[in-house]
Amino acid sequence: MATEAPPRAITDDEIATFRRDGVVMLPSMFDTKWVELVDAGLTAHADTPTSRARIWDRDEQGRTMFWDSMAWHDRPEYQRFVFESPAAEIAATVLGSRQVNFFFDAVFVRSPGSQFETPWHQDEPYWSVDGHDTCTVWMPLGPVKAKNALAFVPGSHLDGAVFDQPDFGVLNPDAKADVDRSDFSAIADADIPDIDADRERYGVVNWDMEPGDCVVFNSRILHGGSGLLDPDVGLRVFTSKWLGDDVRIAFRAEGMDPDFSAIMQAHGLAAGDRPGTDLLPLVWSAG
Ligand SMILES: O=C(O)CCC(=O)C(=O)O
Repeated sequence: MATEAPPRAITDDEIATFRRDGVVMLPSMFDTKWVELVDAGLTAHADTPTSRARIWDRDEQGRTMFWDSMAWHDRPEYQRFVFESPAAEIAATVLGSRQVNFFFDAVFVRSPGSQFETPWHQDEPYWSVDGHDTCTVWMPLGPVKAKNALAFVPGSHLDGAVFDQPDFGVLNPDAKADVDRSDFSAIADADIPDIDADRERYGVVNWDMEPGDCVVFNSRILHGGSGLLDPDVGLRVFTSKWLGDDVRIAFRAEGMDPDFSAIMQAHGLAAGDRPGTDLLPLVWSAG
């Protein structure tokens, strides 16, 4: 089944912005049917989470932030989005890749009023793949104001630094057992700077967005925030992660987050391989 073309062309300016800043907000990239499909999938998914799912934050008012990843194997709605929506072509276009494989999905669901902000972090240095040509399509399933949307430090994907990744395993108010813990201090070049102390200096960007809009970001960019929701406002975000031309499998001795190495090895993927198999399927290729 071929993927559907995006409803509009991605402009040269948008592509140049992505390459320079490592992030671009692309308005009107998904028709309502895709947003509704993923939203229905997320509703079903929340009732049948994977073993990786957990609450990252539960505050005194009972407001939560729910996270899960790699749920697509059991969710026909996500499978249709991955294999049929314009997402793969959007990723290939901004990456400038001749082919893209799907890596995994992750959802970030904040209940109304949640103040939880995702800690600043990078993705790719802590993944079981290595390459510059990786991106996430961050897709809110309802309107979101800039002050509540994910934020980015433009250009930080190019400076080569690997920042000391926070241990996301501490985000576990329900004390779920067998949660991945991590200590990446041995491989990091630097601590994550105090971006919130001077967001102007770091040129932090985020955007007002409507359903159908998406932000695409390079997986080496520093990103974080979101949350700080008004009392009657929730936020449901579906993300899809994509692997382009230069990406190879890499198992990192110091650890990975999320750590998919066992399942990747079970699919016969070895360090140095191009992504492939039905775990990391090729979804789009040029021509
Ligand atoms: O939406 C969020 O709060 C976090 C998203 C994120 O960090 C990611 O997709 O890598």
